[in-house]
Parts: sequence; structure tokens; C-alpha cells
Amino acid sequence: MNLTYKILSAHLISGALSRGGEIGIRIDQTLTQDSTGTMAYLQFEAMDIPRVKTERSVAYIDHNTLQSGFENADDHMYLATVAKKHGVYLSKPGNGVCHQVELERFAVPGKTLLGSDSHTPTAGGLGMLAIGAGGLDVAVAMGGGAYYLPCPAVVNVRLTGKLPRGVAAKDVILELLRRLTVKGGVGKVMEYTGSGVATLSIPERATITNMGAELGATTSLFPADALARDFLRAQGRKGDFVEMLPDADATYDETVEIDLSALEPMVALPHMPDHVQTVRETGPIRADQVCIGSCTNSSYQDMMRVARILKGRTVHPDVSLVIAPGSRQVLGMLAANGALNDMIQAGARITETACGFCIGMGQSPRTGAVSLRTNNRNFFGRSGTKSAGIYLVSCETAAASALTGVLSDPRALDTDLTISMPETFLYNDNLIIPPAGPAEAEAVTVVRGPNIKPFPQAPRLAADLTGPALLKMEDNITTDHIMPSDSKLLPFRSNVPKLSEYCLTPVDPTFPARAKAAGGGFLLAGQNYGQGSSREHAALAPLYLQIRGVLAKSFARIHAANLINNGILPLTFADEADYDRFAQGDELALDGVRARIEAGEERIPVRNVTGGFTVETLLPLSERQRKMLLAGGLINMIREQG
Ligand code: MIC
Ligand code: SF4
Repeated sequence: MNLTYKILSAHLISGALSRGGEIGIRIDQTLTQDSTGTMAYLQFEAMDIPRVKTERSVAYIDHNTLQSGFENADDHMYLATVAKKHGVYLSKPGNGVCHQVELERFAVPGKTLLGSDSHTPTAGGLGMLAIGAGGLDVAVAMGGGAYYLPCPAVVNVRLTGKLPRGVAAKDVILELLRRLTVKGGVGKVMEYTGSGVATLSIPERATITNMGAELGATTSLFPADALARDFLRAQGRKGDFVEMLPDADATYDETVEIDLSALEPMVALPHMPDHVQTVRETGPIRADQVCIGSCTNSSYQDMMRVARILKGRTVHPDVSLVIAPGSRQVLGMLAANGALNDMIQAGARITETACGFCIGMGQSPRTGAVSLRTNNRNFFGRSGTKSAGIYLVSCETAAASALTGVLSDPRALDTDLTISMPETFLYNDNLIIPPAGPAEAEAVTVVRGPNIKPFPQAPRLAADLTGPALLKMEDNITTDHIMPSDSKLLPFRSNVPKLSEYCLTPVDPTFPARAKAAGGGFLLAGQNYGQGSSREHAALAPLYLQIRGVLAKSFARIHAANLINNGILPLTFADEADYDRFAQGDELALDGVRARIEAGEERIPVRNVTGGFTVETLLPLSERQRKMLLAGGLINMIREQG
């Protein structure tokens, strides 16, 4: 067995481990962050379960930390009190980015983790099967319910050789994105094997598993070997180590070979993480801004390499360099060994250990800027400046470029970039607040600010559905298009009515008003609709605008699940060419759709009333999903079933 199937089989609750069919797995740990967490806990509360049933659940506050109004602080208070009441640990703002802290303090090899954030697979760097999902799925897992997913195919990513100096783990995942594209991993787990694995540190592995999310993969996984043991020991967690390796004769569905020695620094050009080419091919484009940090690249090792490059030098006069260390542990270590001062003296602007620039919470670049960033997504508009181009690079490339003012190959530097892993990390869990014990929990009052509004719920599925196709979209529409999240909107993650006013506005600013005027309808989309974030708001806001179905060429995994969980039909064109026969504004009808789904039919005809023709769409559902859609979403189904 490969490692993925070993962990899956040890957690299997329902279904069979054969590719494509639905399986249910037991979840050992969950994580939420604040921007998806408020909704997840509101949903958890709606389930009326007094205390989480997982081995450990952690609520992180790391996204909405700008606090430009009362909304964020109110959400923080809600999260702190709801966590305390229901048995959830709270990682306070300032403690760090969820995935970095999870890796340092909680990830355990061989266990399962479900997180309401698409980069939850970061913990796969330590051999944990860590999956990103919508908040509702995480709420169910907190309540002890299984997590259901299509049984993935497993890709063997065989690494050989060793990264040359100046070439980073980030370049490995950028190379994979170049080869496989942003939809190349859909339905698959990327499992890393080969002699090259032992040459990569745990944080380097975590960079790769983190950004595996951009492949659309279910998750990414490294074995837990001697390096994992040393890392856990240095985190004071020796007891958490379990060796997790694939069998020597493990089989895989596909194999991808990467010779680490042959790689060179890479860059993802705007506006997609798979628009990848080498730094050399891209040439010395002028940089206005360089941002270093995020859950992809903000470990101690990353930051030390940056500090080495910056030490004794000065940032180019035309560049704004921003550095956000990933966790308080990392920041504390940089402060203690003087590396922080090397960064400060070089002219870096040090920001809070939080998501910050990565999610557009501040540091929006100037009009038309070139911004080099070490995070994982460069989707259109995500930085908060629509006209800016975001280029994704490694820490080494970012730091080298901050000095020269142009995109630069870090291999040209004569700096020694070897950073050995510390014997002991500076760990301190005093910003992790344990929950109240079962006896005291009763007395804890959950505090709700005025910004927390009830979440919308779908009606029971009607016998027939009719309505206009309100918007026709291209391929690769991201959740940042569907439900944008910059510093102005992120404070409203617990206020879907307000958010819905911005739904799909990056595609068409008139969409929310038109959807309201029409009383709802349908969406038309190309390939990989809904890629990116796990944010359930990308389903909830359309639901609030009474969107009943999306017809697309294909869907991203988490978004498809979020649509079904919220009672919206994700319909795939049986013949992709039919996409061209539909126009925005066409009146559509799904005659007898309820009866068809009740009967288990997987082909749903869609009548284009305007065009006077009917096409077939596919809606392959498990029994559970069928019930869910008929009931009007997961919460309604749970209520119906008691
Ligand atoms: C992201 O990187 O897009 C986010 C913001 O972390 C999201 C979660 C969210 O939208 O709150 C994600 O990755 O799931
Ligand atoms: Fe935060 Fe960015 Fe990571 Fe998302 S990708 S968790 S916004 S740092």
C-alpha cells in the first residue's frame, strides 16, 4: 500500500478504497481559521452538539487581524468564547498563521486533519493526511461525523537528486504546477517518494504540500521519516512521532519524476499559479514591491535564508520590502538570534505574524505595480489592487530581487544559504488557550457582535427549477472571483447578506443587482469552476442571491462539495461543446429535477427555453449527497434525520 491508502484505510468508516467512489473517513483533528471559522462555528452551534468529539480541534485567528473596525474584534470574541464553550483550543491573534503553527505544534504523522482552509495540506509535510474543506464539513467532523470525499487516485511524485544552492522547495512545486496545471491534481493525492525526500527539511516539504492545493489536489503527503522525528523532537513533541512510510512495493495510479538537481528558480506570472516559467526566461523585470511570508514560505529556515541575503545590504530604493514571519515561534527566534535586526537594518518592513498581504489585508501595491511574493496564489485582484501583477517566487528569489530592484536569480549571490535545523525551537504555547472543561463549559457565554448574521439555508429542492442564466464565465474562475476577500470585505465573513453585494463582482459588477432583480437563477462556467479557497461563502453568497444551480465544464473539489452542502446543484455538461450553445440571459428549465434526483438519475436534462433545445448534464451523487440536495443542504438533512 502507498502511504495515502494506509492512512485512509486506518480511518475508513464507509465505502471502499477504490478510486472515484465516495468514502467516509474518521477525522482525528480539525482546524479552523477566523475568516471561515465564524461560519463553521455558527453551523456547529446549529447542530446542537455540546462538545467537539475530535482528539483535538483548534481555532486559529490569523486572517482578519487588521481590525479596521469593530467587526474583526467582535468575530475574535465570538471565536474565543465559542471555542472555550465547545472544547476547542484557541490560537490567539499574534500566534501565527494557522498552517505554520499547526505544523510546529499539533500535526501528528499518520493522523487525519480536516481544516476549513484550502492550505490545510501543509501538515502533509509531517506525514499527516490533512485535507481542506468547507466550514460545514469541518463542523460535522468536530461533531464526530465522518468526512466524505471521492476516493482519490494517488500520484507518486518521485524526487531524486538534491536542490542546488539558491533553488528552493518553492521551485519544486512551481515546476509541478508548470507541468500539471491548476487542475492537474483534482481527485488526486500527491504522494512524495524517492531519494530526494531525505534532502528536504520538514518546512521545505510543507512548502510543497501547502502549494499542492494550487494543483487542485485532495492533499499532498510526505513520509514521516528520521527528519520528521528530529523536527518533532526539536519542537518538544518527541512522543508525537510515528514512522509513516509507504510499503516497499507500494503501487500508485501515476508517477511523476522530478530531478531536484536539474531545477532552477521559477516564477508564476499573473494571474494564475500555473503560469510558470524560469526566472531566467522571465528576465529582470522591475519590481515595485516584494512580500515575503504566508503559510507557504515563512518558516524559520525560510526567514533565516532571507536574513542571510539581506544582512549588511540595503533594499533597492524603489522597492517596498515587507516581511511577515509565519509564527510567533519564528519571529521570536529571529529576534533572539539577531536575524530580525539584519532584516530591519536592510530596510524591511516587518508586519504581524498573520496572513496579511497574502489575503489583501494591507500592503496592496500601487497601480500597475509588479509585486513579487512568496505566497501561493496570484489570482486577479487578490492583492487589493486590480491593475497590479503578482509574481510568485521563492524566498531566495524574493530577497535577492528586493536588493536589486529587478527579478533576480538568487544563484548569482555569493551568500551561504545553508541553514541547519535548530536542536530546539523556541516553542511557547502561552497564546494557545485551552477550552473550558466539560463541567465549566455550561457557564461560558458565547458573545455575538452585531456583525454576526444568521447564515442562509436553501429551501427543499423544488419539483422543477427555472430561471435565467445570470452570468456566463470562462475557465478557472476562482473563489476570489466568486466571493472576493480583501481588507474591506474580510471583516464581513459572518455577514453573508452584506458579502453577497460583492458576489462575482470581479467578473461583472452588475451581477448581485441583476441576480436580486431576477429573483435568482443559474450560473454558467467553464473548467475548474471554484478553484482556490475553501471559503463556503462562495456558495453561501450565491445561495443568498437564490442561485439554484451552476452549469460548468468541471468543478474544483472543495467548491463542488460546498455547493452540494448548501443545496446548490453542480451540473457538469455531458458534452463540453454544449457550453457554447448557452448565452448569458437564456431562460433555463430543469423539468422534474426533484423526481429525477429522487430516482437516482445521474443525467439531468437542462432545457434552454430561449434557444429551444435541451442538453444533458451530469450530476453523479452518492446516496448521502442525493438526500442532502433534496433536503436543501447538509444542515437541513441533519435536522430531518434528527
Ligand atoms: C486563501 O488562502 O485563499 C484563504 C483565505 O486562506 C482561504 C480561506 C478563506 O477564504 O478564508 C483558503 O485557502 O481556503
Ligand atoms: Fe493565510 Fe495566505 Fe495561507 Fe490562505 S494562503 S492561509 S490567506 S497565508
